[in-house]
Formats: sequence, structure tokens, C-alpha cells
Amino acid sequence: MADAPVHLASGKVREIYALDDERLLLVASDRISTFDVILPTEIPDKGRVLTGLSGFWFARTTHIVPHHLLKLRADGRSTECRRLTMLPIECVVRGYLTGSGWKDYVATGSTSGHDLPAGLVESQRLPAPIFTPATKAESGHDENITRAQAAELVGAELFAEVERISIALYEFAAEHARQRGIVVADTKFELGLDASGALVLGDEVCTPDSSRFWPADDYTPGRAQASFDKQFVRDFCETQSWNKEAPGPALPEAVVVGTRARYIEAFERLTEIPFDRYLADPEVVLR
Ligand code: PZK
Repeated sequence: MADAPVHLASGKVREIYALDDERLLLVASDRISTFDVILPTEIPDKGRVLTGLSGFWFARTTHIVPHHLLKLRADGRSTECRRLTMLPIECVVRGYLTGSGWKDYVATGSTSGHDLPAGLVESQRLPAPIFTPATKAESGHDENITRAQAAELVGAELFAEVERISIALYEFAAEHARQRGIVVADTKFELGLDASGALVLGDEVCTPDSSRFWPADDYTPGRAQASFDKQFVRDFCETQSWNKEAPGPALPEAVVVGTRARYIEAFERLTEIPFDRYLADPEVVLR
């Protein structure tokens, strides 16, 4: 018999286990966070949607970079992956000016050392996607760093490759998504090195948790955009007298049902695979 997996770490909504010296098990829960707080109510199948989407992107981007995925388990939320030595930076790519990139721009006219044109408005599409690395904060918030700081952390040669790969991955996914009515405003990748020193894509890829997904049909520059996946949750939370500190409010059934439908809609639009087929055989996303 195989040994029971050893729990290594908990993310906000995922767990990571060691299978052996070479392999990890990533398990995506149905937990949901908003305003950085985990809510007491789960969204059924959310972890499966995110796991399936990541698998879909991994399988379709091997012309850009190899990935860590070895197997999608039958539960649809667990992936066996190769153990890597993760780089100490978050590889963030922004195609649109929002979140901390927008905040940095308003304060300084630049973000992560990219001098941007004057007069950009909130949520505006950038002339070209930019690489805006961040540090991995042990607890709490990642901090944007300049490209020069990131190059110091990983070395100039590796940095250049990481930047090129990250931009290429974002361009591929954002173009695919845009054709299917979803704007991927920005996204975060995690890359690592395998035993031979090759760069490998890890973590999750272009999911609603690692990216900002916006519905393309009401994209309007000059204001904040609705979230494709979490808008019902945010709208509900705004009706509550909640100070945005833990614990967050429990979600009504209608918000759970509506939000689950949005996750499944994102999955089906992007993969063009019925979610039921994914549940019957998760590895369908890899073909
Ligand atoms: C790794 N994380 C983040 C994910 C968590 C934390 N292939 C890999 N090799 C070595 N380490 C990691 C990976 C991956 N992916 C990823 N931390 C380590 C993370 C999920 C749950 F608690």
C-alpha cells in the first residue's frame, strides 16, 4: 500500500501534500474568499472547476513551457504534480490597468518599473501586456517589486526567460478567453526549476482565483469592472453591515447557486467541454 500523503501546507483555498520525494498532491477545496477573507459558505464544485481549467491550460501551453502536472485524479479536484524548486517571485502579467497596478500608476505613473503613458484610466487595456513581479509574502499580501529587483532574486538570465514565458502564457490565454467572451485582465503564474535546472510551470494557471476574469460584454474602461465569478458574492456582501474582516457573512442559497453557475460557465466557455463530461472523466481536459 502507498503511504498516506503528508500534509505540507495550506493555502487559503488549497492544500498541498507530499506523495513521495518527487511528487506532490494539490487539492483544491470549494472555499471562496472575497475582500481577502474566506467565507463560511462553500461553492460546490468550485475546486473542480479551477482544477479542470488549470489542466486545460497546462495541456495547451506546452509549446511555451513544460508543466508540473502528472495526473488529474478521478475526484476532479486533486492533481499529482512534479516537485519543483519554486522561484521566489510571483510572475504577474497585466493586460489591463486594475488592482495594485492601477494603484501604483495613480500614485507614481509606473508599476514594477514600467513607465506607462500619461492619461490612462482605470481598467484600460495596456498598449502591450506587462510583467509586474511580486515577492511571495509568507503571510498577507504580496508586494510588487521592480523587474530589476526580481532579476536580482533569480539572476538576470533566468529572469529574462521567466518574463518571456509569462508574457507568452498570458497572451495565449487572454486571446483564447477574449474569443469566448472573457477578459483576463491579469494573472499570476508560479514557475519552478526541475532537477535538471529547466523552468517548469507549476501551481494553477489562468483560473478565476489566480486571475481577474471580466465579462467581455460589459467591459467599460474608466471604472472598476464586474468580476465574472465573484460579482454575486461581492454584491451580496455590500448589502451586509460587514467590516471586511474575518469572519465574513454566510452566503444565501441563491448567491451560492448563482456563483456556482458562473464558475461552471467560465469552465465551459473556455474549455468548450460540458462540465458533466469533466466530472465523468477529469482527464478529458488534457486531450
Ligand atoms: C508549491 N505552492 C503553493 C499551492 C498551498 C500552497 N510543483 C511544485 N513543487 C514544489 N512546490 C510547489 C509546487 C506547486 N505547485 C506550490 N507551494 C509549493 C501552494 C497549493 C496549496 F498550500
